Amino acid sequence: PPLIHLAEYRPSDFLIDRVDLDVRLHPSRTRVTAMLALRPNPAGDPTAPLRLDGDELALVALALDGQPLPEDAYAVSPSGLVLSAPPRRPFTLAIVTELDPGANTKLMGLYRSGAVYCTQCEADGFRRITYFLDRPDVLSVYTTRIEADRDEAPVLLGNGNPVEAGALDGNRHYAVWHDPHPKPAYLFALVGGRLGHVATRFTTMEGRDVAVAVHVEPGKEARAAYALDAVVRSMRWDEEAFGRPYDLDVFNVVAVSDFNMGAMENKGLNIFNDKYVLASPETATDADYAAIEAIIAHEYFHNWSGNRVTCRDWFQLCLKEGLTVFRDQEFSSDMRSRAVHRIAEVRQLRARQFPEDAGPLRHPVRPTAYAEINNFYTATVYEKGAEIVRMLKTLLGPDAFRAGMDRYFAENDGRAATVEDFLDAFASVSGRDLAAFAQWYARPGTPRLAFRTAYDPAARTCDLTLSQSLDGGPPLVMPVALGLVGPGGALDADCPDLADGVYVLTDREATLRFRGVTERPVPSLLRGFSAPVRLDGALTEADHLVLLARDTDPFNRWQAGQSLALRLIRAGGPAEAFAEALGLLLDAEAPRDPAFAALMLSLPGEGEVANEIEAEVDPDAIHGARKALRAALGRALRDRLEDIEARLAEPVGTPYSPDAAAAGRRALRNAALDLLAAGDPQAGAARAAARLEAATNMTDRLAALGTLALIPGDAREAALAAFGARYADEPLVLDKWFALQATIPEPGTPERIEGLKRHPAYALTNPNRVRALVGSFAFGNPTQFTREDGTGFALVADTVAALDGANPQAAARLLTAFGSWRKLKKSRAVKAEEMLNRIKAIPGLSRDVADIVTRTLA
Ligand code: HT7
Ligand code: ZN
Repeated sequence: PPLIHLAEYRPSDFLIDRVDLDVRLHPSRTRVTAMLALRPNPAGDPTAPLRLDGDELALVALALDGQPLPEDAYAVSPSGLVLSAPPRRPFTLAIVTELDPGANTKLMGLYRSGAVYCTQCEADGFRRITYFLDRPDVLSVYTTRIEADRDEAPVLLGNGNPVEAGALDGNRHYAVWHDPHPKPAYLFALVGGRLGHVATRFTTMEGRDVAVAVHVEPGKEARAAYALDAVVRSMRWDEEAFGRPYDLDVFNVVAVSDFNMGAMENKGLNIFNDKYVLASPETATDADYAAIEAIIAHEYFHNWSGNRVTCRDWFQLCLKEGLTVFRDQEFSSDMRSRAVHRIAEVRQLRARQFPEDAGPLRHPVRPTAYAEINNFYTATVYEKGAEIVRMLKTLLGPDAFRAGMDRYFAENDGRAATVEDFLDAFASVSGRDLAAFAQWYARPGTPRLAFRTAYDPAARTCDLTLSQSLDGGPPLVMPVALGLVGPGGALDADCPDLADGVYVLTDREATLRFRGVTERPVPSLLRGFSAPVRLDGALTEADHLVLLARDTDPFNRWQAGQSLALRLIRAGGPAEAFAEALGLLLDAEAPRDPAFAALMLSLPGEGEVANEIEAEVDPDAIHGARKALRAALGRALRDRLEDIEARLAEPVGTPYSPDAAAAGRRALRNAALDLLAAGDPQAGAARAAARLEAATNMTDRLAALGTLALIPGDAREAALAAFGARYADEPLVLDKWFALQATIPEPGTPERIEGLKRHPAYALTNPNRVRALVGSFAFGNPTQFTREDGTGFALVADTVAALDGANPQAAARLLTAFGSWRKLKKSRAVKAEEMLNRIKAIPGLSRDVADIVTRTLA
């Protein structure tokens, strides 16, 4: 597919100041009349034709300044409308298009999720509604009139504030919405349907009284209460942490069940995948509650970082996404335990972004070229983008960072900005030159940080040498939070190069001298994971044990445990010392911070282990080694784990609370169950079955089922069947059941999946179902996905092929599971390559899939 280049950015030749839309909803013949107020852009080419974007559109009528246009004045096709000699003054265009929302399976533009009409316009879906300058640097004020059958769509929602509503003949009705804030077309939205809601009010710091509502399928209102509360907490937090108030009289969230991603930040009308709204103790886990809180916050925070200040072009996607992920991470850290949350963020980064950065789909946080923008909503843009903002805060300190954010919002409000605009705001408030730091946006790949120490006991000095590398290129500006630790705890040594415990590495190599070092120190580096790099280890097992027991930085205590586990998984050897250290840590931490203790018990995932391996990856060997270590730990820690299990059992009748403390206790108790079962599967199966029976909430029920699912036998099959029957009418719970079975690391799993594809609840048209069943297999079952007989690859490739015609975005995302194929053992890699070539040869492939398959094979 042809590429679009950042270097070729040009301002639009025309601007659209106002958009008046009239949308008459109908299942197969929705009429859209768009009245556009256009004018030439002074920054554009004054001789250029007017080229409006379209995608699968059918034009019904066209008028310029109220006069129908003669046919030779324009050229129209489903993918565009061109006026060769447009007026060189302000003018209006009235465009009438007809859409078939019921047939829109791509879930972009106007479509139907069940019976609900909804829209998805980012990145380029508005052009599926009307012909438009569908680019983020064209900002317009929208007024939307929505008309529908009253029975089919009693609720009509749009962007901005409601201004009018009324009845019409023939059981029809209408509502008019006006959004005073100029916005790009990707933030347009409307919803029409039969929906229930929960509502509250929030008064902003400016005294604005806001009506807040969450709309869901009728009957599910009670499951929206947590999301509603999360909206209010997000509104309050953005005022307190960033001084950002809400700016409309209403804020609506709508949950729909057919949605390509997690959610969408449309102005005043956030549309959500129902997975990230609906929660009850019976249907949602603690992790679901945490995800709902985070995603509600994320979309709400976009109101400033994305909507009020938007992106000039899609190359600047990280400007809104990386920044907003950083903001939602900070919110969750304030709502929950900061240390525990940081560990979760880093695990996610390593599991998703590091492999992307190391594989054929690698790209800079700000890409310089793309064939299909929808393929760039990646872990690199989002997660690594957030890490860059975090580093900026570390470099500048909290006060200058906040001042820079204030400056950024003030100077760019109502504008479509760039990464340069963002960095300029921080440079001007701090007086710092951020040109070298900006390289983080441009350089793909994960930098390596290596170190060595030289301790002189006589002089009581320790020299710490840090060196960085990334593809042989120039050094990056890397904040390294660090300290020295001894067997007795943190060493109070003096180092003038540190400011607030952070050394900013700007050269390829630098040596820091610590004075007053009274015992042989162990360096604790990259505390809090202060930069998104790989730390090349020069620590011994004994050193890691010191950090595990004694570091003052909780992230690095956890990291020491991970490093010890990684060594044992990769090289084998006795696990006694590690088990003993974990035992002591459990004694201290389990009563104090159960969530942290639970994290200490979870070993690096198989994917993370694979990431660390330079040679060819053998997923079976990794799986076997990890399983063996888990078994050894389960046996060595048995008494303590049993004690935890008993002590953390909730008294009968304890009401469920999704708060971090209660969730932490459940996490530890369930981690104990899982490790005990790894050590003694026979006893573990019985224990898990009993826990399943006794469970009073979905967190405990799913955890017990997950433990049981790893132990082949009748008990497992009976439990799976009972769970499936119990939740037959709960699609979001069935997704957990699909995912759990898809990740069973056994040869029978592909066949099991084929059976589940015939389950009445499974549908290729619903992205959640496909992600749960096939996506979980592709991304979460490495031994079976990469099997030498090729059946795992074939299962996923067949799904990609079957899905591509209906929903290219979902198909392309699934295909990214092949991203690490070249690192696999040859016998497996050839099978992956064969499948990729088979996909590539399919005639009529979408641009989305063609782009991923081409880059994956390159
Ligand atoms: N800004 C949104 C990203 C998005 C999206 C959402 C739903 C369907 C298709 C989409 N394409 C891009 C979500 C976010 O990051 O906040
Ligand atoms: Zn976002």
